[in-house]
Amino acid sequence: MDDTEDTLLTQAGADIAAAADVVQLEALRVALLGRKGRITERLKALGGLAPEERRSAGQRINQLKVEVTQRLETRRTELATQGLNARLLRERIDTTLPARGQPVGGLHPITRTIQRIESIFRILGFESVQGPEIEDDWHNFQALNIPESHPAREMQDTFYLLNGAQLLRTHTSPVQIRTMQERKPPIRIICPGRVYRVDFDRTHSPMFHQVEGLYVAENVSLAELKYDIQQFLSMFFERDIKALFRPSYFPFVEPGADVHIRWNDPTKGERWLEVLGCGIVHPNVLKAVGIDSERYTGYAFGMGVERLAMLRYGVDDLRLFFDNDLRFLEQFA
Ligand code: 2U9
Repeated sequence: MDDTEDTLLTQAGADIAAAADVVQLEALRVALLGRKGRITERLKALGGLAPEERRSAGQRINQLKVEVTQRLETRRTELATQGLNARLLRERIDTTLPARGQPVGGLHPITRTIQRIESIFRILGFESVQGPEIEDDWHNFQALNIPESHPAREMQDTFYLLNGAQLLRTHTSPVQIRTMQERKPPIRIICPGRVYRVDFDRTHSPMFHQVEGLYVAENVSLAELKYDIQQFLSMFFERDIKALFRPSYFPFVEPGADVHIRWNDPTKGERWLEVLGCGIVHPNVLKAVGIDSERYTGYAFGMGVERLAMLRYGVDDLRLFFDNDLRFLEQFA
């Protein structure tokens, strides 16, 4: 390489080393080796030289080209490495930081209460059975000894479907009716599920949940009913519960009773609170499903799940169960 090539290489080398990024470097490559680049122009100019000079000049310029190409490549690799390192530093993840954590879902308090009631009755020997929410008049009313004229059948209380032949069950009792039609005594079941009534205010929701129970066998007595209910309530509230059975009327039981428990309300103090209803299954109900009411007797009970959940969790507004406000629900997760 003579002076000119040397000068050119020194200058190009300095420029290449000073290139701050790949864009600048590419501009340099075009200026030197592009179609009109300084080195390319020199190669083109070889044709104008005398044949004896052409050979050595050609060698020198080619050597220059190889050298410059190599330096461009070296600088390109350098810039790429620098860029990568800068990015790795920028995007570095500190794996020693504490994790943000995943929010964990939970069962709805009504679902939890139903499961709790089911597991207690499981211990007492009851199987949990479910049935349709759309029913007919016979299963929901007639078979339960509810007369044609009973106020519960009124349009104001029952949701009727447009065909007039079907309705939304007003209690889970039709599930017990269906089970008694399918099985022979002894029958010992509870029926949890949604029920529907035209009723909507501070303490009533048009859809709510019930758990009803039925025990049909030979010699089923009121004493047994009282004992089982007492057992259930003590297990549900996890303390010794004093239960009071007060005579009450339901068409499907005779005698019927409302069950009250001694309850200490933080604002209202000690008082009796109604928590469920029960009774001895009316013989007409057993006859309707073809069970011999001379041989068999049964007891039945019914409870509102929302009411029990409110007592257990200290919730004072029924609507909280239906709003689906996460700030409420998260407290049960
Ligand atoms: C059959 C025979 C008898 C179920 C019963 C009650 C008493 C009762 C209420 C509790 C609160 C309804 O949700 S609530 O409003 N229920 O008081 N339920 S006896 O009797 C039956 C059920 C099915 C075949």
